[in-house]
Amino acid sequence: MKDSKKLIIDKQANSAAGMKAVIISLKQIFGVMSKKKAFKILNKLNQKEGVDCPGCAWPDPDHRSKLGEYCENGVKAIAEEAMEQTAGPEFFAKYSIDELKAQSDYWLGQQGRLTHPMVLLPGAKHYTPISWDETNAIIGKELKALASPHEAAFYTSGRTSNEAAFLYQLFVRMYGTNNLPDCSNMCHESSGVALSKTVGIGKGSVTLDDLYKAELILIFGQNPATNHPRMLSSLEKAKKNGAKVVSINPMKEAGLIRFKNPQTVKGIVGGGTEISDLYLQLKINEDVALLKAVMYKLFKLSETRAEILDSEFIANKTAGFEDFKTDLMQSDVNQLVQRTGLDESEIDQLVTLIADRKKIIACWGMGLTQHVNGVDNIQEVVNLLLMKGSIGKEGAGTCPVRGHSNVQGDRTMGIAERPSKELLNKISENFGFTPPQDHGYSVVDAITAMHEKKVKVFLGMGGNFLSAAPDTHYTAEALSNCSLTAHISTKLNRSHLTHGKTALILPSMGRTDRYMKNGKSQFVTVENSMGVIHTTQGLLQPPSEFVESEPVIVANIAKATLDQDKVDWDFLIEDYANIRDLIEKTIAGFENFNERVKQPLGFELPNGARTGDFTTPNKKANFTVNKMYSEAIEADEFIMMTTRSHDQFNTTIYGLDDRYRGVYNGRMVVFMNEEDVKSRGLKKGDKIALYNNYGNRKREVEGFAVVPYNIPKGCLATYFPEANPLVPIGLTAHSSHTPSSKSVRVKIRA
Ligand SMILES: Nc1nc2c(c(=O)[nH]1)N[C@H]1C(S)=C(S)[C@@H](COP(=O)(O)OP(=O)(O)OC[C@H]3O[C@@H](n4cnc5c(=O)[nH]c(N)nc54)[C@H](O)[C@@H]3O)O[C@H]1N2
Ligand SMILES: Nc1nc2c(c(=O)[nH]1)N[C@H]1C(S)=C(S)[C@@H](COP(=O)(O)OP(=O)(O)OC[C@H]3O[C@@H](n4cnc5c(=O)[nH]c(N)nc54)[C@H](O)[C@@H]3O)O[C@H]1N2
Ligand SMILES: [Mo]
Repeated sequence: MKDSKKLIIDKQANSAAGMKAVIISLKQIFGVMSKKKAFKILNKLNQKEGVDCPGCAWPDPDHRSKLGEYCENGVKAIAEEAMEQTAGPEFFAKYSIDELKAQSDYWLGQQGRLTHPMVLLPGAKHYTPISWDETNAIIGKELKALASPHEAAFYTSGRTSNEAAFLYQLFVRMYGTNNLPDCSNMCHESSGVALSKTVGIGKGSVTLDDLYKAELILIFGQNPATNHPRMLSSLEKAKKNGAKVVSINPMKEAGLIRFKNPQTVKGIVGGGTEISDLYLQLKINEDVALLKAVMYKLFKLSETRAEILDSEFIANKTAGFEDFKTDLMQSDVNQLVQRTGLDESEIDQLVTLIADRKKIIACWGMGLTQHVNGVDNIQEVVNLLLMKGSIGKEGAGTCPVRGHSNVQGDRTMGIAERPSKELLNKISENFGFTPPQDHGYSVVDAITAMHEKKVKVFLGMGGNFLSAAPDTHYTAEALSNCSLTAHISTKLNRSHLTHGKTALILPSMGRTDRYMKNGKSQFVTVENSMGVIHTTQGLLQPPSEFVESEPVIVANIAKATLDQDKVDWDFLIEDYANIRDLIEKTIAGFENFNERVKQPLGFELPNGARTGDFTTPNKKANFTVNKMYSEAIEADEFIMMTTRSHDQFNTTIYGLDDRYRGVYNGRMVVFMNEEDVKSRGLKKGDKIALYNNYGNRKREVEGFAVVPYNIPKGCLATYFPEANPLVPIGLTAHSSHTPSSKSVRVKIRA
């Protein structure tokens, strides 16, 4: 089956959600399961003691809406996970690997939940069923046969629960490596690195309550209407309380213009709430230029209005101010303004908004983190907040908006290729072995190592490594070099189809599935974007009796792999409370874990930046000096971002529409400034190829339909993962190694 409807390119929307969102989401879920089942799960979604939405990590408000505490894309996430369709042994007998490869990502996802452990034997063309005992034996044998534990890589995607993540990292470290790449490497790693260095904690500092009390909210490089729809309700509330909102984004995103709250009658029938008071459509990757220009102008203004800076906070709580100021004031402000592509008057409006306010929150998403200078972007955001004393107090601070629903929790649990000494010491103290001390491979390092045949076994805990990673063809070569690739998955994806000599599919339960042990229904825990730990408990019958829970899968792999066992894995999976006891002993902030997690709202982890007690080595918040990034761009080159459509969750494609951007029935599109379209002799719908030549490797993708769009000149936007073959493996952010998927040089060919 091909996705064969004709591509439609229509007008952009100028508001998000409303009744249409409700209708579309219900249509989606009723299409894949009975109404009874749909309502059973929706009634529990994001409710206290209910199921945490596997969609995004946006926190739940204390008072949950009776109309349902979920959004259109949350419902789509549930429909995708809990669909009744299954892909079992008959499905794999019917389709060969090559036939499956020829299908679209959308089609693959529609085939349903994985139901049986499956193996692809060396040279085979089809996956065939296998028992769990055999999959564990294969993994154990392959891992034991390696010359060094560093020849294996253990990936994690951010839906994994705290309990599963804790067991997984413990197993991997007992096995002997820190090769724990995770999706965070491709996501908010730049935030983690920048925030740890400047304010002592790699997480955001604000709570939902802060958002409601803020005077000014800056939203950099984020598209909440699609990726964190419930954030719009929070912004609506903040605006009601008097906050101003500024969006800084090359694309004019519908939800940042206006929001019609589908949880309120007014939102459904009324005109909605205007979200952005100011919308700065700067050029791709010119946020540092914008921030420097703004801060320069604030300093100039402070010469006559000293009170616009928080000099007391700067003196008592920060370090590095003089160096920062000296460097900044040497900038050529006209050049900075020019680089942004904005009118100076627009920047001046932002300066005025900032100058007149004290409680400022900066939110950001992938538009800041996925650039070569991603870490600098965030460090400049922090510089601005520090000048204003806007951190460590009510209504102010940092708000990196996390992606996967438990990506932050996985890191807290020790899924990190660069673990802290504190964690390693605790592990050694509690488990009686010395964990590996050397840094392991991040995602990009792991790909390179597989390419160089230094890593031979790849195990994925969730996710879709091939399609999420940059440089798809290079990554495919890397995975194909492995002797074993194995994936713990809920749904079929492309990573199962580009494989090592032997490949395994290990079917896993998802968030919505009920896990029973000894007649008792088990819950697991997650951490939201604002550092609150709470429970999540599935309630649906899993798709088959062969599907296992993630902690059980990990424990059994550990048992089959580790010879000297210092951990009683069976005891741990007997009752997940036993795992939580070990987490309490090992990870800071989890005192009385099993007791505290029973509170209906969960509990907050300690956060120094929230209270103004900075946990950096010098106990101060640190200003930083960041160089302007410049890259020679040829006259016929564009800067391309890869972004998400409204109908996808990362590599999972829910549908083929991006209705806020006016695109229907297709994903192979390139958004392009209208003048650029004309000057290249193109018109709407023309098909073009995009290519580049970083590091002398030719990368090309054909068949993008031109969409004339409201985006600055010289900038292009395409969808992730279709454009990933164009993102070079070596083009990564300094210090965080995050692929630069939001700024890639490309040329076009008609
Ligand atoms: N429904 C749904 N929800 C999701 C996801 C999903 O795919 N679907 N993914 C989840 C995950 S893992 C994540 S990380 C988040 C991602 O959530 P977002 O961070 O919102 O993700 P993107 O779609 O990649 O969009 C980033 C935004 O950055 C802008 N941008 C691009 N380049 C620049 C730049 O140089 N400067 C600035 N200022 N802006 C720029 C783009 O125009 C776009 O609006 O969402 C999570 N939630
Ligand atoms: N070019 C480009 N590349 C990007 C990005 C971008 O903006 N542009 N964004 C990056 C970002 S922010 C991220 S986070 C990564 C995402 O990278 P990943 O997290 O690796 O990708 P996903 O698409 O979220 O993974 C989807 C798969 O996870 C499995 N799955 C879903 N739920 C569960 C579960 O509960 N348990 C288990 N075991 N498996 C499950 C299913 O099999 C599904 O096919 O991609 C990155 N790649
Ligand atoms: Mo992400």
